[in-house]
Amino acid sequence: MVGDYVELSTPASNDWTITQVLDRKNAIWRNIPRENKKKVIAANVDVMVVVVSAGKPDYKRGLVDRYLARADFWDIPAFVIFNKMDLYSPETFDVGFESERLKWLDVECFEASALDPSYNPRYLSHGFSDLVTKLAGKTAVFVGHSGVGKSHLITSLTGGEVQLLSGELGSVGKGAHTTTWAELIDAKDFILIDSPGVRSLSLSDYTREELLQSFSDIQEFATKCQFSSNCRHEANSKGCFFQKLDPAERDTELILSRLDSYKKVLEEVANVPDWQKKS
Ligand SMILES: Nc1nc2c(ncn2[C@@H]2O[C@H](COP(=O)(O)OP(=O)(O)OP(=O)(O)O)[C@@H](O)[C@H]2O)c(=O)[nH]1
Ligand SMILES: [Mg+2]
Ligand SMILES: [Zn+2]
Repeated sequence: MVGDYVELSTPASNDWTITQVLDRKNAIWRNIPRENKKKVIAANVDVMVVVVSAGKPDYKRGLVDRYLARADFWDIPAFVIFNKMDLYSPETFDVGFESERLKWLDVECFEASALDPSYNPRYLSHGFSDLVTKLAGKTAVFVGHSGVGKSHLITSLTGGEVQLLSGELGSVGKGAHTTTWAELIDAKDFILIDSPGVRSLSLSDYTREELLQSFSDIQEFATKCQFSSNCRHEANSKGCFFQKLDPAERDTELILSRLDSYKKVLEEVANVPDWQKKS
């Protein structure tokens, strides 16, 4: 698997043979609900870099929250890169709000344009050069929606030394799925793993408990609901903490946006009976 450390036998001719795969520190995988299977993408990862686009394809907050839930579950820190900021228009989404929300979740974010490494951040405090610093000495896996610029970013981070295959966006701007398998790039200062883009990220393998643990902010708030163990956090839920939040408070919108993401995943999780969620 990409990222695995292996032992090789001394080559007789020029044919190296893998004799042993060393124990993995961790592995990141995708849940394939149709096949009730988990597909490993990469092993021995230090940080998960979630790339999102400020142009096309559209920014999807729900997808970011799903990746963050996974990162939390795997105990791997996550960064978020707002890429394509050269195309950003404040009418599409509020990058300030999104970054504040992420900071609140202890997730560092960066503002970049993969096509221009000298692009200076205009809205966030961290840009491309900060990303370079933060990645030093680490193995980072790049994940995200198809077409957001993962491969371009990796190319830029290697100073253009490694050119990754990358396609033009289709006419609908939905991304073209150009990276078809994970690939490891051993750059001078860090190791970067490119991965194929996704359209969505299924979390249907979670049990309800695991899901709540991966949304630890929601888990903590939910203890404040009067009937915390079975509160559905709906408008008519008696004594629900979330329903009592003051709309004038600054954090309310942020908390409710997290609740919204959580509920959407919960719906998916509840659709699959627990006995089907084999590990
Ligand atoms: N304007 C602009 N275009 C970008 C930027 N980054 C990438 N692109 C364009 O977006 C398209 C997709 O870039 P890729 O790097 O292939 O995206 P990806 O995330 O690797 O896509 P998959 O491999 O399908 O997951 C290409 O046409 C790039 O030229 C950016 O920062 N600004
Ligand atoms: Mg790619
Ligand atoms: Zn509640």
